[in-house]
Amino acid sequence: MQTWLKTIPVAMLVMLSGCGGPSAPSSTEVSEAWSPETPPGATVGAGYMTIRNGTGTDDVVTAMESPVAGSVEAHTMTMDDGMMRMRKVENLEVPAGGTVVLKPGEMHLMLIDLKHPLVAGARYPLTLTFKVAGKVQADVEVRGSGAPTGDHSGHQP
Ligand SMILES: [Cu+2]
Repeated sequence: MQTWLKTIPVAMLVMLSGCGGPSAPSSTEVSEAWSPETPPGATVGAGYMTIRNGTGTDDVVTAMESPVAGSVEAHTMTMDDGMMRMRKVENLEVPAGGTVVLKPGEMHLMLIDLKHPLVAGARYPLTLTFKVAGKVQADVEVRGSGAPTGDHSGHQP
């Protein structure tokens, strides 16, 4: 009887520590990541996605990189005297529990110095580095010209 009482709590402790482990990993995720295809010779491309911050702490994107581009920036689009203007976002903030949506005509990613054209149906990896959540990988889908692309004429040379 006494042996039984001692054994159960020890077994439960072992189970709990085995399941719990250290603090949960980042639950920040990127979904719906896509890019419009680019014409041959294009040097820039755009990207759109949904970023969901599940860390419980306000977070900020400190870096973005992809093997398909020399650099990756986040831009906003604003109407300025009837002209669409783009501005680089230095600190892309994602509030605790919040979601930031990048979509055509609004905030978007700019892929600068494309290594090769983005072809519909292809996929490419993108790494976002967050101050709190660390590195989050996105798998970006390239969509055909039927998809809305937004106007990126402002980025052409
Ligand atoms: Cu842009």
